[in-house]
Amino acid sequence: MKIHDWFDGPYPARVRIALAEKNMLSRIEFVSVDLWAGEHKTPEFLAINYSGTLPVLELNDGTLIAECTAITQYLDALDDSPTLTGQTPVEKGLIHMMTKRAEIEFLDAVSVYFHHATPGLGPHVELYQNAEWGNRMRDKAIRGMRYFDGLLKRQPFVAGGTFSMADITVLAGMIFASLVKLDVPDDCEALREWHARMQQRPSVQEWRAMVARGAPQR
Ligand code: GTS
Repeated sequence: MKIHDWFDGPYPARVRIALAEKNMLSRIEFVSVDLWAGEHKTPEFLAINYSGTLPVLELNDGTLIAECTAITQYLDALDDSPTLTGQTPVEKGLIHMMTKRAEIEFLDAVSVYFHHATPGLGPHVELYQNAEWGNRMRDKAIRGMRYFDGLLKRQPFVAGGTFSMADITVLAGMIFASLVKLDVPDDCEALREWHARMQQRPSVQEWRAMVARGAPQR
């Protein structure tokens, strides 16, 4: 299997952390797509993923699966022992809901802020920017942090009692927020405590080590 991604991207982090959780990293060949050079917007890459985003999973038979949630669901189902996307119907429903909420209310909002209200990936990639919209999404992301803080006051993980894809998605939001210097409000103590706890997970440490190794050589 191949993953087309960029080594330190927040969305790619979602799949890399999921792979580490599943002990599957050694089964993957990573194909580097340089976001900063705009490689994800070339006709060759758009043929791989119409949306022009990373990551994309390519199976050995050529099947292409984009979208972090879909990729994680596929990987989690591979070993007949789903640990990230839920086992019971209610777990599956709650994890899917909270993953989507983490995207809409936090991670995607930080991403829009980055692409619209900061230089983003540079003028050769950011062909249209709307700073007012970007700044509104920054405020939405901060409201999202407060929402997850409130949730984590009541339960240890984003979707309830166990670690899941929803935690990985909020974690990606925190990774992106840190890259764009969007601080977690001081009073979000539960979110900060959860974030510190997430840093202790071997999967997150493995992801950090991959990032520390830097951009792949061509
Ligand atoms: N909904 C998609 C998913 O969940 O996979 C979003 C993917 C996405 O936005 N990926 C980022 C991207 O390709 C990668 S990164 O910014 O996290 O590294 N962004 C490039 C762009 O131009 O939007």
